[in-house]
Amino acid sequence: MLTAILSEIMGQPNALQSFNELLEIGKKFVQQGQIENIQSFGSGNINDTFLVSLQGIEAQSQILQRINTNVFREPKLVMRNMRIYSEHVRDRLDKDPLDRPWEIPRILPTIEGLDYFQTENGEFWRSLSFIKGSQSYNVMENIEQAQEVGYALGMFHNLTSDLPPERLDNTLEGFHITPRYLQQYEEVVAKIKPPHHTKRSPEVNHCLRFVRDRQYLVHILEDAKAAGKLPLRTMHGDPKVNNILFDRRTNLAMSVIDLDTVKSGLIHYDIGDCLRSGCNPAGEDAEDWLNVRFDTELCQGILQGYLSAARSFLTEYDYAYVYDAIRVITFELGLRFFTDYLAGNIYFHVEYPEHNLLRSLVQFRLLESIETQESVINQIIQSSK
Ligand code: ADP
Ligand code: GN1
Ligand code: MG
Repeated sequence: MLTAILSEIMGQPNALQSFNELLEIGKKFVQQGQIENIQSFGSGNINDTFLVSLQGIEAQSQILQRINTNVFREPKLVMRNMRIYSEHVRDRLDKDPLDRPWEIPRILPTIEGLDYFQTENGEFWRSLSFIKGSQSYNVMENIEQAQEVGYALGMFHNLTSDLPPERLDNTLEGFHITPRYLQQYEEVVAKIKPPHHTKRSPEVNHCLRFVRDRQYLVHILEDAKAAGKLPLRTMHGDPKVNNILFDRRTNLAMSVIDLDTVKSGLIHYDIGDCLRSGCNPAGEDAEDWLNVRFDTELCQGILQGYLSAARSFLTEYDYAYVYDAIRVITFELGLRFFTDYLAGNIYFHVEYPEHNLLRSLVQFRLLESIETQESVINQIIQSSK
């Protein structure tokens, strides 16, 4: 069995550990001899995630994650935020339970009782309870799923609406401050001219032009924040659809995971991110990028679900900026992917050198589709209120 596990792990592009090293790390979190299997798990773009199956304890597993410390420079703050968030939400749910199962991943301590384990060479590992009987989807397959994803984000915002954002640390400087991404892009473009490893292919030229023509988008949400129209609140930061777990049995959303970016910010980046990821049935990695489109029926489903849980604390300004949120975050993500491609793929996990370029083409195409459907999307927002 060990050989099978080993080959699986070695086959993963991001698994730099040998199986034995991985086993040693796993053993920091569970008693000797309990581990039956360790497999690479999920399809996140940032951390390295493994599923640790335990022996003798029926169907019990736990998540083992190596935090990407190139991204999260202070992973201890990530763990601190996660604790503050989890304790707050558990208290809320104890006082006022939901009418459905709702899970918050638990931080599982090391044998020594710490929230994380750091290797001698500075790798930062943590373990989380595995949400049993759950599954995530990379794309929404129907309206019911879309409504559930919307509900999950709405519930996340609802449960954190009374968590003062200033209690949380900033785990990722500049994260979702869209003008900063344009600045970084400009710095990268200035550095690589010429010579550069990326060919000036038609696709690269298309992206360069696209960014030039859409620069005005980057200030919209930040200007609204500066004008006091949109307040700082506790945000998730990364609510794309595969960070929401569904109950396999009931098909209801049951958990919001990937809590590394929970911090103070504009919930509009969350709303936009949930919509841009949930309304793109072709997916973020669609090779056929010219056929990517923004699905307005899924948009309606997500907004209905979202508002069913979040309506009570939204203002008129909040509604007024939902359309902008969708286009800004879609542009922002396309810009981030394209910048990373130009910089040599240093941030997002990639499976091949042009992966980030394709991802940026997908987001930019999605944005065009959003723009051409502006009036329909605005009608949906108005009618969902
Ligand atoms: P990344 O930051 O790399 O996206 P995530 O925390 O989102 O890392 O984890 C990657 C994937 O692992 C998720 O999309 C999900 O499929 C799975 N996963 C992570 N945590 C859990 C958990 N507690 N229970 C079940 N699945 C999980
Ligand atoms: C990353 O970690 P993951 O895969 O859930 C990224 C998000 C992007 C997303 C695009 C911390 O999310 O901002 O929207 O990729 N997370 C971070 O797939 O940068
Ligand atoms: Mg994730």
